Amino acid sequence: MPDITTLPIYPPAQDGDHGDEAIPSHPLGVKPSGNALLASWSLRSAIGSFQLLPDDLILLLLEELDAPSLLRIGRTCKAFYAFTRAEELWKALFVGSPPATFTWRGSWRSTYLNLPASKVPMVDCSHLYSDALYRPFNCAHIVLDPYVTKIPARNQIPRLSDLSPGEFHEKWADTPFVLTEPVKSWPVYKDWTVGTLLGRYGQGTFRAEAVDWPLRTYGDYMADNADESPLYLFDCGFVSKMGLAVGAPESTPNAAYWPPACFAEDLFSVVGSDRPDHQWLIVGPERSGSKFHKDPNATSAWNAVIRGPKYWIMFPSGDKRPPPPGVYVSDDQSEVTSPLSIAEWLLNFHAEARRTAGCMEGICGEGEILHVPSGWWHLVVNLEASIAITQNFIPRAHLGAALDFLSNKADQVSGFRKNVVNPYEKFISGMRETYPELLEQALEELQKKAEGKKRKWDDIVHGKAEGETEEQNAGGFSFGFGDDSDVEVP
Ligand SMILES: O=C(O)CCC(=O)C(=O)O
Ligand SMILES: [Fe+2]
Repeated sequence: MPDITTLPIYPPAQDGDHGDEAIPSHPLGVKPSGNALLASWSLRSAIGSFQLLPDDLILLLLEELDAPSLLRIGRTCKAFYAFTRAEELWKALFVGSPPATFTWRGSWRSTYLNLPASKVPMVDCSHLYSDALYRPFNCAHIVLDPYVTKIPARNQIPRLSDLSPGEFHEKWADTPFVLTEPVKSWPVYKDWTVGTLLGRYGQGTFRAEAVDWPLRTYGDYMADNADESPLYLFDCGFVSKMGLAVGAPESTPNAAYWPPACFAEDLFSVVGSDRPDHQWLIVGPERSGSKFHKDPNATSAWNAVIRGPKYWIMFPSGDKRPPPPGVYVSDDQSEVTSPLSIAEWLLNFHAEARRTAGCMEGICGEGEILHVPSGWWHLVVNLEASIAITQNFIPRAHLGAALDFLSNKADQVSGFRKNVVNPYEKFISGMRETYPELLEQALEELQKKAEGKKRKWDDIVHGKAEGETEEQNAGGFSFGFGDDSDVEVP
């Protein structure tokens, strides 16, 4: 029987006779739903009344069960066995109540149940047709190459050897770019590999999303997982955990790394140790990465690749610009929704994104550093096992944006410790003390911008458009600009 699929995003399942080596067969033989159209029977008929429910709803119901119940229902028939093998169910159980000690065993289910590979049966579920079960498997195996190569020339993120602080502040603060030289002189660039880090810090505990794991365990996970969205190590305490010295080599003995000269000025440093978290060690396997987001508190960032190249796709933001394709933001921009995983976004939205005005793409290779300007959307995917260091900062060109964010989006300000009650006041007083002129200038510009918006508003509400009669103008009317300028008008 030929395999077909109704959904173009999922390729026909591989039975080994398709000659396409790219995506292996699902370990249980599950196939995309479209294959059911030509199938004479399906394992699903054994699940009784549950057949009335769509697969996604069955998975949602299973999320309510504990491990013994999942195991029991999984023993009732092959279809339920396949449903109860869904990794997201076991990852949620693991994260909800992490065992005190455990060995990573290649999957969340085997790890939670402490099952060696030999105890995991290979049940043949090849007569089960389910997009809900096939999708995560497909996403975990997509080939990245087509998405990260053949970047159109107009989208290419500029690549430079280095920039002086003057050049950066005058010309480049609003543009993504890659610098190819500065990181190559960092000691950590010469010294760090996943192997050396495991050897030196293997017993140390690092943050990976919702879990704190010994680095050694995270290394085991990196080497052997098939997650659609691999767990990503993102630790803001790494400098002290690893006992690193950070700073210019002239003034810092044994410096491990230092911000390149063009990024050295960071106005957030005026609040000293009260500044929000701002430096992270990032480690992840191939396919791990960051979904579309803007960096916190309207900061800019640099991201230095020590090992393993990263693919970046970026978009500017602004009052009049929609978010990137496939990304949805709430009216106040506090919530961002996008597809479940980076792979799913690539499958469904990458082609459109590449054609969208403002799109910039590039690969930041080992020993290179990428600039993320304040307010830019970015999605990042690691093309190989990766180690990077990132740091957020406020350059003078974006002081206004940071002040605006801290004062007008106070509910979205993040990363400050609880004892910093009013981050905006704290920042203003630090700036007044250290950079009074820059502060004055930025506040004046913000004032002018607010007055410009107010004038625009008054013209629309009280003024009359050309050719409009008094009567027409007298009738009340309202506007939705579709951007946040109307929200900020007093
Ligand atoms: O390396 C990455 O995954 C990107 C990290 C990032 O975007 C961030 O730290 O804000
Ligand atoms: Fe970011």
